[in-house]
Amino acid sequence: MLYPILTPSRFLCDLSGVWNFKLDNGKGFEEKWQEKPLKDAMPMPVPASYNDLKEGVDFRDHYGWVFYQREIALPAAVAGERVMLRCDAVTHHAKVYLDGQLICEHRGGFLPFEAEITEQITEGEHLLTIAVDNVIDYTTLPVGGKADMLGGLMGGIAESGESKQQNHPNFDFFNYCGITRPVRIYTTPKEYIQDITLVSEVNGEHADIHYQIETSGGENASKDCKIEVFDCQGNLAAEGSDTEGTLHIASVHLWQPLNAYLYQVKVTYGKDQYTLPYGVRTVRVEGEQFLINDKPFYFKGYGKHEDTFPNGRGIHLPMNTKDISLMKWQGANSFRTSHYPYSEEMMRLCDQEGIVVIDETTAVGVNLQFGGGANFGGEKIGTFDPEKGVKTQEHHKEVIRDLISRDKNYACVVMWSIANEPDSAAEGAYEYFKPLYDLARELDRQKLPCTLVSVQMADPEKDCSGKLSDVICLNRYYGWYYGGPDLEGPKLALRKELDYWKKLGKPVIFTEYGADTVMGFHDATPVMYTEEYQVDYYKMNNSVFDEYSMVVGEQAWNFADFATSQSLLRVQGNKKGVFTRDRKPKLAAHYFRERWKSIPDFGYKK
Ligand code: GCB
Repeated sequence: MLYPILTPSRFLCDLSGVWNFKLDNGKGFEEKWQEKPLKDAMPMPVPASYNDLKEGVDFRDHYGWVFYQREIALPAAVAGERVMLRCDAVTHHAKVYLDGQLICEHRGGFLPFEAEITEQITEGEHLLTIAVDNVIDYTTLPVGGKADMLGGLMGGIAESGESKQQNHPNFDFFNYCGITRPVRIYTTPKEYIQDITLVSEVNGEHADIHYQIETSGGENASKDCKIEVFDCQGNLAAEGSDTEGTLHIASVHLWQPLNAYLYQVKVTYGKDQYTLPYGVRTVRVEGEQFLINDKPFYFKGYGKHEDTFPNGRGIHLPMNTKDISLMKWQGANSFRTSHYPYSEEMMRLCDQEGIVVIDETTAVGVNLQFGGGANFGGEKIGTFDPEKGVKTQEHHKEVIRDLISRDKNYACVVMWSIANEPDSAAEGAYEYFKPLYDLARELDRQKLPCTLVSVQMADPEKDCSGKLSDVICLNRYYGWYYGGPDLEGPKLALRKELDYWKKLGKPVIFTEYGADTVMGFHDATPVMYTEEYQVDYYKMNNSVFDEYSMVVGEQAWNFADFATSQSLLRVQGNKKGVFTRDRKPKLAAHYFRERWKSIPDFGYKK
């Protein structure tokens, strides 16, 4: 799916601004709120998560639907064009209405969707309503349960017989929701470029870019398609025609980690024009090594979140820039989009900044061994139990399809992460995941490596990642949830585990390791939660990583403190950030800066 841009043939209108908003009281659809201007609406910014923008538990923890509304109109100048309405992310379930008519519905809160509104958007003003549902369950990604705050959860405290439903996330980040990324209208000519797919091959100085252009409408797509590649100075580097073919660049300038270079690929089809920034690079796994442009790369960086105050998960362009700046200040070169696809603006920025990305789906919580899941009531339920387990596989396929379709051309993306911490050693895990890996490998023409990020509680010998993944990604908490404050025992246990993974002959990346740390807590002799303990924790883990040649990356958990569901182990959020939520460095940030500045991006362990 193409990112919406303004081109000589495409008009683009960003609908960001202050919309009308109302929490559903359970009667929204019955009373047809989508058909008329919302009564007693409150102003609400779009894009943003709504949860932290008003006070009160009922607002923050609202369960179910909310309604967003505004008027839209189109200038006469674009009459006759094809008109699209595109939502970049609505969390988690959206119903979009124009003048009360349903024009599309979408499940999944972190990927774009669009609908053609050419026929509906006639002259004059139109009422656009987006109803948004935040309910998660065992069919959605991410996965969650339901809790009855008055009855079920505490075993029937309320005698009133009333119930008050709540989401009960099976994951450790706040269930922020709303219209979290831009909503836009864009136009194209009636005959238009539908999609562009580029794949590079590099041979010494030369590069071949294989292209496929999908068009819609028109008589003779092959004849009417043109593709041109411009270098950074605007010089034509290669050109071709037809909807498929290969472009040859004689002396290629490669996209490299922390040294980005983007060509501009301009596609013309009849009257339509679209330009795609594109970096040429290769990615390959060979033995224990992860090769970018045929050189062994070492991942230094983080698992992150899209999480800021008070935007929640709402897009925050300045923070994206700041985060990359802080990572570069430390010598970091990569991050994982834990635990959902990030905004397209972030992906484009990473392409420009040379930041390497492990791109993750929304599959988090596919694990009913966690306390908050189906087993809350005491009954032990297998995650992949055909009757009572999760019912996420079909949606999981949809997410993989849409993620690859959205992100396939970004040079920064070097690996697909199919899931975070699923129950990957459980009975049925291989049968659940095998078709998903097959699908990703079939859809991705680049054949990027695929992984899943393994949870510590999964027995390594049974973990289906060992069979399915090109790279073993481990989330490990030796010295935090497993051991600590003593770090000697955890060190031995970490070594023992790595001795097992070494036998597989595959590269290993630590995609999470970390310790909660409250900024300002100090002690001369380290104590858990202090800044000193966080540093000691990382020093111990890193010293072991350095002993193993197959460990090709370290991504600390987390880049910054972040909001999550409340519990005894969460002190106003998850405090594992190396930076605070407002991006002030803890002691560990300086420690990593020193370490990462001395580790080369390539050839660290040869
Ligand atoms: C994990 C999860 C991550 C949590 C983290 C923690 O393994 O992948 O979402 O936030 O642990 O801090 O416990």
